[in-house]
Amino acid sequence: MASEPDLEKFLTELDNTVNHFLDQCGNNVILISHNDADGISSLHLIQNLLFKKHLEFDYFIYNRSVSWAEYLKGILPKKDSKKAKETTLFLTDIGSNLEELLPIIEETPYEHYFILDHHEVESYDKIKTHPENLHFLNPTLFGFDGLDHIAGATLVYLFARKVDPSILAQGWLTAIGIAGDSLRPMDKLESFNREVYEELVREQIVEDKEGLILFGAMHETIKNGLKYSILPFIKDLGGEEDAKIKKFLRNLNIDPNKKVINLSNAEIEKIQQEIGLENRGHYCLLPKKSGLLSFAFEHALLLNILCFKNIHHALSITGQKSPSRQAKSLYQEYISNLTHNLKEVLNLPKTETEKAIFIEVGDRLPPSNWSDTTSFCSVNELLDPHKILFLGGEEKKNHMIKLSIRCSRKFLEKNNGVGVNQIIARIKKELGGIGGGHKLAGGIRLSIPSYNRLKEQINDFI
Ligand SMILES: [Mn+2]
Repeated sequence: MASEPDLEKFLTELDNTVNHFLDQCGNNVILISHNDADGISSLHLIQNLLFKKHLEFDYFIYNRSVSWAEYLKGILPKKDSKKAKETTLFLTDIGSNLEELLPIIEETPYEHYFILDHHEVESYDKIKTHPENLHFLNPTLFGFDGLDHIAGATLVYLFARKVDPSILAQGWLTAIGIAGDSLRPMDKLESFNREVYEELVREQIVEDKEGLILFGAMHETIKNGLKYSILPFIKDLGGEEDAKIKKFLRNLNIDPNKKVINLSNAEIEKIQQEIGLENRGHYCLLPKKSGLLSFAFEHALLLNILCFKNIHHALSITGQKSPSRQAKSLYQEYISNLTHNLKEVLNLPKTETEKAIFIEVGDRLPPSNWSDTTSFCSVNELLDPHKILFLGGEEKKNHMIKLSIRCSRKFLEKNNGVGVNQIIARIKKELGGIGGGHKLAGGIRLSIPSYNRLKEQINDFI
């Protein structure tokens, strides 16, 4: 980050946005949010707020597969109509592609747009106009880090709490957003994420517990916990046969069927020593829910999975106390595929240069799994975190090479903040291809000759 965050300026802007909302929110509200756990949590928080304010709303989930212009065409009321004058759009956890959105906002001057987002604004300096009907609240403009300091749901919570303090009771939704976005134990949260989480714990909206962290499988027995944990992924045990894991636990004198959350301190210590990981930490429980939904991280993960499989199911599950059988089986399928894939990737041959690692997965992993596998490979630092990771292979349908690209914070620090998105931009300029992303994650499609050149000349692009 360039400089210290400017808290005071951000809070002033937050107040301004709240005041604009109280003054100007029309009777016809359109909510649009991102298709992930953070986006869905943000959406439900705003829905709760509007409900309290007796305002009517429609909601939509935007997965960014079409342009904003295309997407909004079907959603906005008829231009200059009576309805347009009463319409307020609320974009949460999305909407920072201002270059794309500004022309639309300017063309529809009657509608008010509230954008509450924590994603970095691309080329903000190039933006000259600021239409009066746009209320844009984005903490990254004040030096906050949208990945570490403030989740989308945290930002929405701060806003909603100022409008109506009783939104506190729905704060468990914020905890889901934070857990899904930060991918960290709760004792590692920073800035607004930490402050809001501490408030939720104090007010007993959520419960904070300490123990062995095996995210993805906190609701499981220890034998399944070690097998299916995705954060951390346990080398040598993750995705392995039951017999191997049971033997490991019996050697430590631990009952394989004991629940992860019921392990004693002595048992946790023994496991940590054996696997060589310091993965004791804090996790968040949701007291009103049961089973896997009572764990904030696992709840968020299930939301993320359902967002790709069945968006209606994702939208309804936050209102449920326990997951349906179908949701549970999709979760299980996801987690066992992912741990299996992470194990595979560690065994696959790699091409390593000074600054990069290439893994060609061939037919070993289905293309739909490449992106998440690469992400968790990187988040867990399973390979050298000082190198950028390219994972992918040939897409049969078009004979192009599709690559998922990830880097770690450590790589960013070493590389003067130049991350995945900038490297992708340089590759596209030299070698063509289609793709994009943000600092830590992205992807690109290249022709086979371009890919071969990329591998040879990779250091020039980094
Ligand atoms: Mn988010």
